Amino acid sequence: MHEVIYFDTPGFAEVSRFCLGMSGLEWKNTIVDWNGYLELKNKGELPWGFLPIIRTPEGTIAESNALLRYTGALAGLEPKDLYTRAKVDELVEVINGWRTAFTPTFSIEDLDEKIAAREALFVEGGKMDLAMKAISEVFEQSTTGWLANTESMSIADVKGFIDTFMLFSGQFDGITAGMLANYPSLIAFHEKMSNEPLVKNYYKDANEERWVFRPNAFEGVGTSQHI
Ligand SMILES: N[C@@H](CCC(=O)N[C@@H](CS)C(=O)NCC(=O)O)C(=O)O
Repeated sequence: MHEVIYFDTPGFAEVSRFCLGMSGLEWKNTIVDWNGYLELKNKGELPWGFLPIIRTPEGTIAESNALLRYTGALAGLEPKDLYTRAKVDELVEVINGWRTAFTPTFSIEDLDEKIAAREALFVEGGKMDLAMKAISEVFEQSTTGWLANTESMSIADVKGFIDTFMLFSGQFDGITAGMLANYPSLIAFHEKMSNEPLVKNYYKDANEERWVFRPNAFEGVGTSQHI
């Protein structure tokens, strides 16, 4: 049995939770708070001092992208062909890199300043605006409809879907669903992923910030429904 241990947010663990959900294997979703994290850390159970980790029958794995590849393989979302797999990994790394534009805003203490810094990332030519346009273009250019041009869904799609749309759930001050209005192809990618039967089923009872992974989550975006 596999056990994912992380905080109660999508954050760095959602892609792996999702892949385990897709795998059909039995798995345990263990949620900890800050004290639970410190306890694991002090007991030496976190290989590099961070969450998430996955406990497997053979030992513990850390680092979210390692977890994504491992759980993705369990779910059949890793292509067998090495070139195709490398192209999938290429996209996973590029999408991961976008986080580095966003994460420094977490340490801005003044709320107005934090909001302004995040808004600046999404103005035309800002780092996140360019990132959203880049993923839109990748989707537009795919001949199969999957981001890495694979025959079926891969971990690049999982990473693109989850790490992109989690930004717009309202949990991050300054980032609103309405900002997606500038990226219609991204919404089309969302529609494709969220309507995949396994995805739809996985998120059907999802709570709170996970509404962003459900079909029609961004319907009416750009209107007064989403500001
Ligand atoms: N490189 C790690 C980073 C994970 C990470 O930053 N985890 C945060 C929670 S979102 C953490 O454990 N923070 C504890 C701390 O900063 O002391 C990964 O990709 O898994």
